Amino acid sequence: MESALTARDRVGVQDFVLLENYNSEAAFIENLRRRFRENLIYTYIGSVLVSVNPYKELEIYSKQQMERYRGVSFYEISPHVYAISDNTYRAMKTERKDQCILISGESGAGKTEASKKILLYYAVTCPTNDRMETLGNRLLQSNPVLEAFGNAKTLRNDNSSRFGKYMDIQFDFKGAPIGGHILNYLLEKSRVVHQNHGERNFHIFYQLLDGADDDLLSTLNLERNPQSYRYLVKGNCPRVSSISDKNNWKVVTKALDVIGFSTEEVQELLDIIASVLHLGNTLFGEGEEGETYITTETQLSWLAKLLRVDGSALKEALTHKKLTAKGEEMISPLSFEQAVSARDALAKAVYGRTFNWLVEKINRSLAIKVGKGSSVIGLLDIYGFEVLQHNSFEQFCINYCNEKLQQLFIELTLRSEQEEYETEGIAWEPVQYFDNKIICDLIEEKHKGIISILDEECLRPGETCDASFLEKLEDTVGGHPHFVTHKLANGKTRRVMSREEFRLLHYAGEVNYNVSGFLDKNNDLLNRNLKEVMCQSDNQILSCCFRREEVIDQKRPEMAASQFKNSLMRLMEILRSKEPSYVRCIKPNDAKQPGRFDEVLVRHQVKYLGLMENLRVRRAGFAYRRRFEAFLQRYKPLCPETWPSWQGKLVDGVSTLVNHLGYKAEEFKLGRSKIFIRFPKTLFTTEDALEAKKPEIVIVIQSGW
Ligand code: AD9
Ligand code: MG
Repeated sequence: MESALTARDRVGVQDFVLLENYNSEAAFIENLRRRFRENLIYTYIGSVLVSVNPYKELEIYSKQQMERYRGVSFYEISPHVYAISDNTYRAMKTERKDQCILISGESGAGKTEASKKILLYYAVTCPTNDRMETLGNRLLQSNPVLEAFGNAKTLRNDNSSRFGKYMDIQFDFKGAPIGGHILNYLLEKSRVVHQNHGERNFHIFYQLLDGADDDLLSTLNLERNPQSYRYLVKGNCPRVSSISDKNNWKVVTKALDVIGFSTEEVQELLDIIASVLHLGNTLFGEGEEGETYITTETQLSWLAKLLRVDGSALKEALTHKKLTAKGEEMISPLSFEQAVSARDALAKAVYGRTFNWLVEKINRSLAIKVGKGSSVIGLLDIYGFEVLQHNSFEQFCINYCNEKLQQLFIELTLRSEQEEYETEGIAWEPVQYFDNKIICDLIEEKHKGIISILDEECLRPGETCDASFLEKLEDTVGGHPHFVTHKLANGKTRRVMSREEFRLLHYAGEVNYNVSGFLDKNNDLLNRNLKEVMCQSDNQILSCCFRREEVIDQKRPEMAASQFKNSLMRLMEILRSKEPSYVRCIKPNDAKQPGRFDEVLVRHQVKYLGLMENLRVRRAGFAYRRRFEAFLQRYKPLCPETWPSWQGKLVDGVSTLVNHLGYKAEEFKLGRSKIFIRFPKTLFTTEDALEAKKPEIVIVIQSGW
């Protein structure tokens, strides 16, 4: 029989705090690698779950597995995302405190998969009644719908989330799910009109073309081949081997039904999707006088029909601009380039607003009830840190968001650790972290931060452009230690950087951002006459998305980056008000392949996720801690005075037990409700003793002791 020690050698330790050499990054990575090789993708650092994407289906998510984790304490059983789910659920029920599970990691690391598994765990294991069963179903079915409209194939991930998602699941006092609510963050709308090579537009377009029957396609005037649509050909990647668009179409249409979309709503939604494709195929010509006209009249008539708007008004709005000067309205023709960007702006606005409408519609069907004694578990699954060949405004926002989450992680892990030692009355030495607040400030500080400078440049009258924005950045934050451009402090030029770029030294690595398009994307403007046409649409979804008030109210809406910043601030407040648990996802290789563990890549993630510091904090004083009752319950067979049950005070029971086991004074401390053990070895010895004792315990129980 394999001894406990060799098993540990083979599969590593299931909690990094038990590593002998907890200061060694090499030992940390070796432990991850051993476990990954054995398909053990989960490992703890105390209560933080580290997960390595296996890139293959593992047999560890069945209903039986869920049952194994129900009501079982963290340390009793192998690490799993179900254990985090269950622990969070129980903490919510027993402590009556709102919880949240924060899932982080770079693009393709497994965040969305983890969040789906957590949701499924609750849907399957929580108590329900008939009405709630519908709710559980709707919660689950919201995923395929939002993924169809908000996810896309990127170079990093075949199913990459291109929006951020925070979902609250509300439970009644009995622990049954009774409602849900989704907050969505900044959809990457630019993908609607442009994709990088090897990437796709949002899944829904391909699903519709591949999955819809011929009749439906012909009512939408669509052809089956995605290559017929200019908005779908940019990435030159119509098919993805890991994705069945046809099957997913079935899943999505069924999900829309479960969530409660009427036939009319589904039709309107599909009209919108088709209209975006037709918009992309709407082309312009330039007349002799320099005037711009539409060359694809047939497309235009389909478009007007699908958008349910007046055709001639749409035609004019796509080629002209309405201005108000000195109280008078004037129509001025658009140049060819202006018409192209007005068309693309319309496609982005229609798609982006429809996405928001979808989220609202789902929210109505999950409607949170204001009830006494209910609590929530929040699930955060947001786009991961991203470094591409060409990084633009979207990557800037995505990476800023990851900075904020890292900041919260630092704040909360440190704080909770500190609090734990304090409440238990135990002295400890604080550990130094790299605090990324300095980078967050660089981006978000009022007046001086990059977002403020961008806004100012968008609002400044006169000739502003992306280049003037970059100059302004150099003037204002040029000396910041985390900001770099081609200009060197001595006035010379840094050759390796283009003049259109600035580099941020993020906590997770360096990223060069190309400023081209920053102002436009931040402005996110749609010509007023296009808005006017859209708000007269007879398509109910569009008339919800384009409100008349918006046309009347001339006030400038908040700009995209500021809007995002403010929504992130609100998100941080929501998360701070809850008890957090963490899942830290790691991507083992860039090839999306099973079984490959690229050490350089993993080491980089371990570093920037701050896992070593996390471990050091956790080990600052004590490798291991457990509540008195749990410790006693597990190890009581090892001492005749505590076995089979201890009648006195818990702390005395634990004291008696560890005395009997021969723990030395420096090996442990008793807090107010927990025992803290300093060295992993102490625990291993105790575990081995328990293992050796097991046959005896069974015999004793069997003989009716
Ligand atoms: V992004 O920031 O949205 O681009 P995620 O969300 O971190 O990214 P995702 O969960 O989508 O990554 O995982 C990427 C792919 O890895 C999935 O489509 C699966 O094919 C694969 N994956 C991830 N986790 C698991 C798992 N636990 N089991 C099996 C997995 N496959
Ligand atoms: Mg994702």
